Amino acid sequence: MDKQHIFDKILAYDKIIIHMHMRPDGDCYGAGFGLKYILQESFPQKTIYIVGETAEYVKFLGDVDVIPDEAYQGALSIVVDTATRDRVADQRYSKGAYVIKIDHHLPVDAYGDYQYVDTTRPATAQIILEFYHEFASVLKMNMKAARALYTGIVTDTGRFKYRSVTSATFKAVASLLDFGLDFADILSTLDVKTENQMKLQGYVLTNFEKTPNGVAYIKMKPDIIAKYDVTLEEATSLVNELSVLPDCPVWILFAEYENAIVRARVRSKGPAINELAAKYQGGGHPMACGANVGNWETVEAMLKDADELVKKYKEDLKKAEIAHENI
Ligand SMILES: [Mn+2]
Repeated sequence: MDKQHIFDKILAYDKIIIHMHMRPDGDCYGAGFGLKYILQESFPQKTIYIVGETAEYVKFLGDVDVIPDEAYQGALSIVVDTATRDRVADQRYSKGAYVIKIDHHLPVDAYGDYQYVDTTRPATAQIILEFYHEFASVLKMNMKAARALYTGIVTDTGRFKYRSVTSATFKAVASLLDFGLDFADILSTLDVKTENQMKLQGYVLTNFEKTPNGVAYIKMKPDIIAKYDVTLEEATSLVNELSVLPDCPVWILFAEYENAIVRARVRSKGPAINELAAKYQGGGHPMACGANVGNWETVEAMLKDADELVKKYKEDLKKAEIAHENI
């Protein structure tokens, strides 16, 4: 992995088109818009686009560009935060003259001409921020970029709560504060909830279920989404409401998407869950994954597997405890 190679490509191309994944999250938006604003500030003569889908709750970072097919001619495509090619929001990314993937998910699909994947980074936005630092003699930061990158890092680290955070994360973020970033303003923007979302939160806290060995889960069926009149994004963002139970190291939120496809957001504070997610057409990080489960019947199969995983995890913990006592 070589940041210099990416920098050389950025220097070489006059047109750069940034791509994100479908249903973009805060990190995807933060990394994408952060990169766009840094490149615009540094190279005013270049044309920089960002394309893809809009994410309501991070829309304050900017709007995506709508561009014709011809724009891809002789362009550099940079895809951020997207593990697999089928998840790239605008499939025209491959029409670029050269394609670079910049990501922090487990590398399961080496698409594009060049891949920069660093799974030690909790957010792609952190990779972009470190890229900026490496070439700060040429690259220029501005407040829009700083806001985007901070948003990416705080959202993908659960406000610096996850174990994926390292000292490098704080060092990178410190530079944004030195730059004058009003981080409290961003946090209060991100924390805004509608009344309906708050009420749905109450529903989740009251109606979640547990498997025998300790998987907490909630099924967000369409009638619930309709009753509380929230978007799917608003509804599925509630997954971590289930994170606090000491006896449930794994928690899952199921929701039904277009064409009645059920997807899962799986989270863990114990066993790695990426293999479980992979079995159900998903992936991500060891402790945070998404999965395309399929239908509600397959949900039951996945819950059984998750329950088995937690059972084994708890048994292993117990064995380790006994071994420790016997020393
Ligand atoms: Mn990410």
